[in-house]
Amino acid sequence: MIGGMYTLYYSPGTASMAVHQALLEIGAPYRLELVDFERRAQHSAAYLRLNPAGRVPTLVVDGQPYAEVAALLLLLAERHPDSRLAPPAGTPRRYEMYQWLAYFAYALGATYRDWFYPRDLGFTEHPSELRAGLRMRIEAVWERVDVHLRAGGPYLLGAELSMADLQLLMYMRWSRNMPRPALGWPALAQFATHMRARTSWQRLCELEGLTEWRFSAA
Ligand SMILES: N[C@@H](CCC(=O)N[C@@H](CS)C(=O)NCC(=O)O)C(=O)O
Repeated sequence: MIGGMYTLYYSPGTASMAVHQALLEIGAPYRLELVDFERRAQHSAAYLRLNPAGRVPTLVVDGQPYAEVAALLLLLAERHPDSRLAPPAGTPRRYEMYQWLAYFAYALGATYRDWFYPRDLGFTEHPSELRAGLRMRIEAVWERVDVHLRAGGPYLLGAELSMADLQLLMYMRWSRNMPRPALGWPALAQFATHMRARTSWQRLCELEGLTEWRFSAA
């Protein structure tokens, strides 16, 4: 394990969650810095120096800030090979994990961004056709992952937990108020039950003050 204290710039329940959970799984020393969205702190000059996009998460590693959930999960996997949150480098299983991380980043991360931030697309509210299209894209991911987990779960890589599972769990939680939440797919519901039983998830919920979607697969 590489030493040194990480600093995670976060906002509760947002894209910083998976990175926060990874730090807890690893047991690495870290400090949390709240980016207060209510005060629009993500757009303050000081924060934009760390993260020019004005988004969370930002992870400061050895004094250097880095962004993007998938990249941060890979960074942590590389720096903490003993944490077993990624198969060994250079193996087919590792490459499978890369595939999931990249797939979730574009198919869920980017689509959710459009779902939650209509202003990015020039709207104050989504036209209904656009909303339906975004919903369809997200549900297509649940369908695909459900089939995959049914064939060989409980985790994305079978028996081994990996960074991609933390990323998936975060995105699943975000669907909780959507017309058809991810828990409506049976293998995904089972996956969530496994994942939400983990100490790291429960601790994460405590630390971020998250009460919704916390425990059993309701
Ligand atoms: N592509 C980025 C997306 C990050 C992102 O959109 N974060 C949201 C929270 S979920 C954010 O910071 N929103 C504040 C804003 O856009 O003002 C990633 O994967 O890290």
